Amino acid sequence: METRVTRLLEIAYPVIQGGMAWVAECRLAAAVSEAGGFGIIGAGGAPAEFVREQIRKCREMTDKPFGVNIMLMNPEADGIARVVAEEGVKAVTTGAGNPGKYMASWKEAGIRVIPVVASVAMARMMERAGADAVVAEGTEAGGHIGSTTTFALVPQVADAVKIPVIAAGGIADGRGLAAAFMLGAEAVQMGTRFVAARESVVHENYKKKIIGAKDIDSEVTGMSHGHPVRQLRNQMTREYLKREKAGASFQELEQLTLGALRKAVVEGDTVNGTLMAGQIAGLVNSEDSCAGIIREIVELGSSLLSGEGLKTVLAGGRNG
Ligand code: TUI
Repeated sequence: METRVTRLLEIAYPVIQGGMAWVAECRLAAAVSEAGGFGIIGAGGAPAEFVREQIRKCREMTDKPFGVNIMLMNPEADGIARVVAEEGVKAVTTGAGNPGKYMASWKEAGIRVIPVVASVAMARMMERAGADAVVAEGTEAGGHIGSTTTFALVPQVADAVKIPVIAAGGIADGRGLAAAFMLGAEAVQMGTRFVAARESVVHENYKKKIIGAKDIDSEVTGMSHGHPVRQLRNQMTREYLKREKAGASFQELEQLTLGALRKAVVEGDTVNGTLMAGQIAGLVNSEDSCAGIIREIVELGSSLLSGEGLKTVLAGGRNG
């Protein structure tokens, strides 16, 4: 499945792993890249030198290309931006903000720049600033989200920019990949499916929650102060939403979630931890290897796109 994205990133398959804070460390990124997709180290809230170590470890585990995601709300973002330029990874993806001020230094270092956007306006701005591609992420995604659905966002972004578009939010299998391509995407980015992957270091309690989740089990917290975060419903989200409804301050709510993602990922605290996951968690029903996930998605996705799989669908088959 060759597209402008596979050529840009020099990968075999158009499947990119989301740069999830705490979850996307070097082992997951290396496993995805080894399997022919594009693995990403999620810098999250980590210090810059930790990210440098992760890059170096990943390089020991794979000689295939991989990237780093920088969460722009991280106070250490400037330092991490410098580290990725020095270490020279294949690509940087960014989330939760505008990476414009780093663009020139990354381009100079020969790094592909792929901002995650949640609107057409941001996609246009990023193209003008020199981005090589954009990830158009719909509100179905886990973690920090925008408000437009993937189904509505991807074709509008694809029409608005000339650079390739990568679809994210609500994709976990070959049907999602085929649908995203039909909407104009040239690759998909998946988070939730890879959180539950065998090579993911996430605590098994968290993986079990994703594997056991239904379609309606995610909740969005933080809408009132402009930082909406999608996660699986638990005691923490119930308490958060109760206080949010009662008009709690941003500081009080922040206090409640401080360190909560680490609690979920590292300690397996599914009661007080933040179990970030997308709406597609209900479709993730087993812990599979990264190679198995990518093989399955590409096989079904390409069969559907070639028309062979489509014949089965039209004849009443499920293709699931
Ligand atoms: O960044 C994400 N998802 C994330 S970041 C994250 S870290 C976190 N940890 C604890 C609490 C809260 C967050 C968890 N999940 N996705 C990419 C994404 N970027 N989605 C939406 C956006 C976005 C939003 C606004 C991108 C640009 C943007 O522009 C605003 C501006 O500055 O103009």
